[in-house]
Amino acid sequence: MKDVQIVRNDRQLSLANIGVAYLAFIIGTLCGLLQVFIRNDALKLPAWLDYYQILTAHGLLLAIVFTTFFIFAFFQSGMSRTLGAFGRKTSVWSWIGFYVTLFGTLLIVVMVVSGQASVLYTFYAPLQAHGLFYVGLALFVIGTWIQGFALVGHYVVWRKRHKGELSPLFAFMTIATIILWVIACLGVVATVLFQFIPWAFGWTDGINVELSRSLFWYFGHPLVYFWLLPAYMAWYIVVPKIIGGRVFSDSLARLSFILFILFSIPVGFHHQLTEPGIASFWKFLQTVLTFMVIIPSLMTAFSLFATFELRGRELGGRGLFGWVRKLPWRDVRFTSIFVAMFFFIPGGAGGIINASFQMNELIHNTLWVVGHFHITVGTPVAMTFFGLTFWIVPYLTGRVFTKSLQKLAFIQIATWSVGMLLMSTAQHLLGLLGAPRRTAYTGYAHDDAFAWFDGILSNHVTMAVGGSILFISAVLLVYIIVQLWWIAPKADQEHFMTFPIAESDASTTPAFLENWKIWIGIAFILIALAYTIPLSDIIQHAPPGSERFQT
Ligand code: HAS
Ligand code: CU
Repeated sequence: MKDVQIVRNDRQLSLANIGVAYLAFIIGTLCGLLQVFIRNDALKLPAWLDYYQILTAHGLLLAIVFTTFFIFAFFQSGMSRTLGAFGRKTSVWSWIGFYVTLFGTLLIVVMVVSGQASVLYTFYAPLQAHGLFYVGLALFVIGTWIQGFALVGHYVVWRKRHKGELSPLFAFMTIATIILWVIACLGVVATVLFQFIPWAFGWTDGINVELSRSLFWYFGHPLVYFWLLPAYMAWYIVVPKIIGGRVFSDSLARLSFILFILFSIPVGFHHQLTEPGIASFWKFLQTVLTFMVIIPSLMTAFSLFATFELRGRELGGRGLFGWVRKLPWRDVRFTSIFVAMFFFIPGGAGGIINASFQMNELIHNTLWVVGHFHITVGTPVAMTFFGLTFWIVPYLTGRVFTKSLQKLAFIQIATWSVGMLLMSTAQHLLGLLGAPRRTAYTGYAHDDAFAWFDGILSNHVTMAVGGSILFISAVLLVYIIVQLWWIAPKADQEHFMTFPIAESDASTTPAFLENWKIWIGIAFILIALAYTIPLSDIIQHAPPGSERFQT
């Protein structure tokens, strides 16, 4: 029994995280639904509800709460599966971390719901929220650190017991992602503790806006890889097992994660290319580093294609593309994630456009960027998480993923894909035509000045249709989860859902890849190069602190 399903405590921990994740998910998607209707002028909000309030809730609940809780569930169940059951210390600290993260989340939600924190998930100064909102943010981060360090502890114990061995790929990637997360959070912790909290509670008068934004984006860019890397773990480790293949190259996989630690942080200025106060040399340098961080994604694309092709040919696929047909399309655990990957091709290409210094000028404050993040975090990442959910919940609850639920899962994936395709295409096109983002200004649908928003795809109606399909899909997903959690029949010994972990041949992988000191050291050198001078300029030449704004 023990090798098919992890021990009870570790299961409950993962389930607790998944539960919070999907609660946030369903409320967050409902806020998204309201969003597309408001922008389409089809909905007028009652006086007690505010556009920015809903937008803040939508962004925070989906991009921060759903992702983070789900990621920890995946890490915890996978680490328990690959390195063995958690010891007492790991368990206790994981639970403490979980509750601190949850408490931070609740504080944030209360502040947003009560209308005292309508500042969007980027909480740009001089917009000001209630001080407790920032306290909530700080607790949220601390909670994730505690959960993260608990996993690091588990890993350290394993390594002491297996001297001279490389850790399993799953553990390696989990630790790499936690390292990235902890280094990234230093920026947001600094701005929240030393700028926002004193300012919001009235202990200081003004706030250095440019510094706060720079520290936010020091965190905000690697944040997107904190979402992406767990999805990549599924692509590298879970998917090959599901299709009956192997990890294409153990060392390539490890190297790509190391490149993310090195290059995903010193690039935050690519979100601030249009902002004054940062000399263009530093923007340029960080743009170059942004192009470096594209490399590990290209490596990932390469090795996934290789995994698919090798397996397809093993199964008898002939010709240039004959292997494609041999892949297990009827297995929703595979198909969901494959479609997710597919979305990342235009998603990644859009990112490269954004990062191209001059082209950023065209798209920066437009709906294009909204389109971009819906086909990066909203599909490749989110749909990979759905694909994991389909087996991870029954794996944890010991129930059967029945044939009828599998059919529903296909419908869920199909609707999510169609909804996202319509919505994000509309957003990209509207953005190119000049529709702004982060604004409550509507009237797009009727104003003569915006007649060019009347296309079939470049239309706010298309966006709303997509958004509505997405919400239906979200409801369906939650229905499937409820079934898998409480209602589907219990699996017998034979039909237990397993945690798919592909074989990865580490016999030729160089040991220095797991020497974290080297990589963390280089990461800090790159950060120092990219940030020291521009940040000290921003501090020294700060204009007088800005007035506060509250929506
Ligand atoms: Fe981004 C803005 C640049 C990736 C998320 N991004 C955002 C925002 C979010 C976000 C949330 O340079 C908005 C923030 C806000 O509120 O203001 N982004 C990039 C670049 C990449 C990138 C260069 N972004 C992501 C990912 C995200 C994400 C991943 C979430 C998870 N992004 C930007 C820039 C901005 C930005 C600017 C600022 C815009 C502005 O002005 O405000 C790269 O990492 C992308 C590299 C990826 C690839 C794709 C590789 C393809 C793979 C799939 C293989 C498929 C297979 C299946 C094997 C090069 C791995 C094949 C099957 C077949 C049959 C074909
Ligand atoms: Cu970025």
